[in-house]
Amino acid sequence: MADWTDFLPTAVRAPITIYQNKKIINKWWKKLLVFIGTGDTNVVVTGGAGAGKTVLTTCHHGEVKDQEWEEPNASTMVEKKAITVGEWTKVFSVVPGQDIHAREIALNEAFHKHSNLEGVVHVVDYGYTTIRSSVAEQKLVESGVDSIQAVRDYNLQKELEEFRRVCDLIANACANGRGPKWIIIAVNKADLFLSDLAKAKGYYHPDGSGPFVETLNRLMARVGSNHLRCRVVPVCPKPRPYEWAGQKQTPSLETFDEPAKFMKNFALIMAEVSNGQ
Ligand SMILES: Nc1nc2c(ncn2[C@@H]2O[C@H](COP(=O)(O)OP(=O)(O)OP(=O)(O)O)[C@@H](O)[C@H]2O)c(=O)[nH]1
Ligand SMILES: [Mg+2]
Repeated sequence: MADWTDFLPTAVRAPITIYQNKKIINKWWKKLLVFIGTGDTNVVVTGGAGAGKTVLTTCHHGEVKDQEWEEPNASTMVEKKAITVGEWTKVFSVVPGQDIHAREIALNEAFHKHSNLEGVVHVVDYGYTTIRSSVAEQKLVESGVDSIQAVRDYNLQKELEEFRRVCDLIANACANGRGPKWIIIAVNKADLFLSDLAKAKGYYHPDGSGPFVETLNRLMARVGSNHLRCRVVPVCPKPRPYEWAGQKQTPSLETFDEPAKFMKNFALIMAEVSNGQ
């Protein structure tokens, strides 16, 4: 079938073709930069260890086919990906959550070195953070963190500390004229708290209340809300049960395509903010 541009007069067709080529070249250029490891970060993905950064960016990337799916281990290096947002392809850098040298290098590179930082996706999970070390789990359980509610309280506190660190980096980068221009708080693992989605929104959204919102609003006041656009979006790329100290919480999805709907909404919002809306 003919492409609709075939029906246009040549004079009009030329700019359209150039525009389309530009987007295709941009896409492959970014993929090449990522491949050779030299692409300046456009979007940095932050958040605590086990919040779901790798899974979220892998799904967004369209890499996951269910039969090939393997649980990722804790990331030990920055993960660079070329992801298409709206019309353009951006270089995403996913910062490892563990306190390791690679994490410091990645944060420093994204916030202090690169001049093309457009946005931050900060991943949080309403306390359902995966603690991968069985030794750490045992220690916590012995110290009284022995229920899902208790580990969520513990995780939310750690999440807040991590967010405060990221806010300081953003404020400094903005003061130095480096951007970012937008931040998305990706509220991950929504499958585990679908019935409490409104409560989770109140915990993370600028119109809500509590320590997270205070930190976010302080950041907006520091950099000026006209300089930093902010969106808060629920996501659940890979529903799965959450287990702690013998207790188990199962995802409460109503339909199988719910994760895809959340991801579509996330992609749309990311396209909007990166277009200046
Ligand atoms: N319930 C649920 N679990 C999820 C979801 N997405 C990811 N997870 C789980 O969260 C855990 C951590 O995911 P990762 O993507 O490896 O986390 P990370 O933020 O990259 O962690 P680090 O690499 O250590 O910084 C994994 O066990 C995932 O299966 C989700 O949508 N729902
Ligand atoms: Mg990871």
